[in-house]
Amino acid sequence: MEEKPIFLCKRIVCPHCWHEFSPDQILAISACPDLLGDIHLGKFEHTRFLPSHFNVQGQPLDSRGYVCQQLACPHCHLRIPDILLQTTSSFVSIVGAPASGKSYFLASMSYRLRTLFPNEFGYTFVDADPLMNMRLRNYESRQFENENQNAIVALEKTEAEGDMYNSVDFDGQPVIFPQPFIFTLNKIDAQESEKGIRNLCLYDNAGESYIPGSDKADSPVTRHLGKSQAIFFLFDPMQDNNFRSACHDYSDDPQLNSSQLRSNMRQDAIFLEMTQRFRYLRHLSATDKTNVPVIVIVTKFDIWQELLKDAPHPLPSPWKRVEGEPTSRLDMDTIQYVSEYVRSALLTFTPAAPAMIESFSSNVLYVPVSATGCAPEQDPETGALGFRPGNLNPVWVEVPVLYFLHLKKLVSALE
Ligand SMILES: Nc1nc2c(ncn2[C@@H]2O[C@H](COP(=O)(O)OP(=O)(O)OP(=O)(O)O)[C@@H](O)[C@H]2O)c(=O)[nH]1
Ligand SMILES: [Mg+2]
Ligand SMILES: [Zn+2]
Repeated sequence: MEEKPIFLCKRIVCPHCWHEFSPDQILAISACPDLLGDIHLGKFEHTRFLPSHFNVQGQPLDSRGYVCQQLACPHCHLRIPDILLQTTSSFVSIVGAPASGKSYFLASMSYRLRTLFPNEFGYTFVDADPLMNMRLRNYESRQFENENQNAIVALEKTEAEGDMYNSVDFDGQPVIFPQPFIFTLNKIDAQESEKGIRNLCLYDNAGESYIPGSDKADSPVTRHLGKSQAIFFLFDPMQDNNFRSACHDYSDDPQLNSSQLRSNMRQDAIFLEMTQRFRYLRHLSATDKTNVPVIVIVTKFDIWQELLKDAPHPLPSPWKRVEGEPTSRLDMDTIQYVSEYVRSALLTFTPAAPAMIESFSSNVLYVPVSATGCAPEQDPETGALGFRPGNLNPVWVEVPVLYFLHLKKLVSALE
């Protein structure tokens, strides 16, 4: 007997090209070693096809009768992990200027969430597909699982093209798509029927991809903005003259020296460009305000923490245990009042930023984050800035995702 597989999602968004389709359009990737060649991916890739034969378990069979384990998008033909067909997926766009700290933030955030989630929140936070998340895993292990705690380790700058991108050929025109990082949240003690699994898709774009004019038909690498359910906007105070001058008395981080700056892009221009792409992709007018949350992640908090004069030092824990409950709850009061302090600091040093952001979204939260908890050091051999794994101590890197999951009703807050 042949049975079609049951996919629980009614609509699927491809994590590579963001094409939306119904499950009956999904392609299978042939498993027979001889069935090679694909119109979009080239002659060395296994052939993609719309399956019509299935085994009793509902798995597609290729034309040679091999069982196909892997599925692909009907538009770009890139592989889609099958967990994306079983449970809903949320997209989050990470936006920020070059060198604002996106890659360091992503690495610290994912490492912390993997380790924290099971015990504190009763979920596992795992790779939906280890191959897809390999680059991020590599960042994490170099920084947080390094046997040499004293070596100076640096994460490389994200390039706007290269091996972080998949190239797809559409009628002779190569188009590049960014490699998604996908996590699955799985409730540990859920009853079978209420299994609350969710997928979280994120991208580590190069800051250059947010520069006005860089969104092109052959590199639509930030078009996740058309689907994202939250925007993490990384604001780097070290790229702002007023912030930098105010920090000189408190820190000797090499980034306070303007000659060390890797980027001189105006961060408001990056934000405005993002809003234009967002509105264009969602058919919104230039004045429409969105309710998609914008979480303003003010990075490198280890350098500017002294500027939050009245805030408690160190920052309090953003989650708390409630007596008698097995997991923690988010402390939204603490997160909100810290947000107010950060907003005031932005108003002091870069007064136009909060108004610009708040005129775009009706749901804005400001979160101070340090991906490293310490300043970089110069590698005596290469001259490059890096961090000693033993010194890393991330601050509040989990809060943006926890807040987003709280909005999605997956993480509860104190009453
Ligand atoms: N002091 C301090 N420095 C940081 C922190 N996070 C990142 N940095 C520094 O900022 C630099 C840029 O960080 P990245 O994460 O590479 O920035 P990015 O936004 O990914 O940059 P692109 O890949 O060019 O878009 C790094 O080389 C670090 O030295 C932090 O939490 N504290
Ligand atoms: Mg980067
Ligand atoms: Zn696709």
